[in-house]
Amino acid sequence: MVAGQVDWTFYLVTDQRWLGGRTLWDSVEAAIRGGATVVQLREKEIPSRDYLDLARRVKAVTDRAEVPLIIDDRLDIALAVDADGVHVGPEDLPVAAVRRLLGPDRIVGASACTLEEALRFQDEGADYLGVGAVFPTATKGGTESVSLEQLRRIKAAVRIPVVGIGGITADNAPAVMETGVDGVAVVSAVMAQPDIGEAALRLSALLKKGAGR
Ligand code: TZP
Ligand code: MG
Repeated sequence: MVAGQVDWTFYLVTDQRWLGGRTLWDSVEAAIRGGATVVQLREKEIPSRDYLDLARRVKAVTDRAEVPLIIDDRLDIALAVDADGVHVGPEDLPVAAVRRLLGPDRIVGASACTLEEALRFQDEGADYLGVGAVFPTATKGGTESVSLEQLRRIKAAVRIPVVGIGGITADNAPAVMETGVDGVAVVSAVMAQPDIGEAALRLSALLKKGAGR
């Protein structure tokens, strides 16, 4: 799927550490059934061989649901499983390098914390931006914080889709959508819940309302 066809409203980012023994592929499937519109595989500190295996299993689920799969950081894994794209952060390969390697038809996303970064990544060829952390988060340490007002300013200044990330829950998602962003990216608000499908369904309903659908 090319970037222009993606529905960014409900962007699920994975983290197996929240799953308490449930499998990642079943969890992703439940979240998609609940309404997740795009999935990012983001797993840290697993051997490449295991990561590839995991990515294949998740790709089978996203393919079946016709939901795009984006891989965090690992261009090699993305190419090996024929994923839809790659997402890079400040310490990963630069956006321009990933764009050169992936070509024009795959999705390149980038994490931005400031307006300056957002504009730079857009110029370098990013298809969309993840901006945060909008609220405090236990999922990722050392995040910079981005206010709702900064998020609004970034969204207004770029041409590419923007999703807010960081501490977003069903309670605060409507306020994030009010900034005009294209969607929200969540980890724990879905992955850490006892009933992933139910949590996704609830968030999905709020996001659709927020996006005016
Ligand atoms: N990037 C900025 S905050 C974050 C990432 C990957 C973690 C978001 O996790 P949660 O559980 O939705 O706060
Ligand atoms: Mg990264």
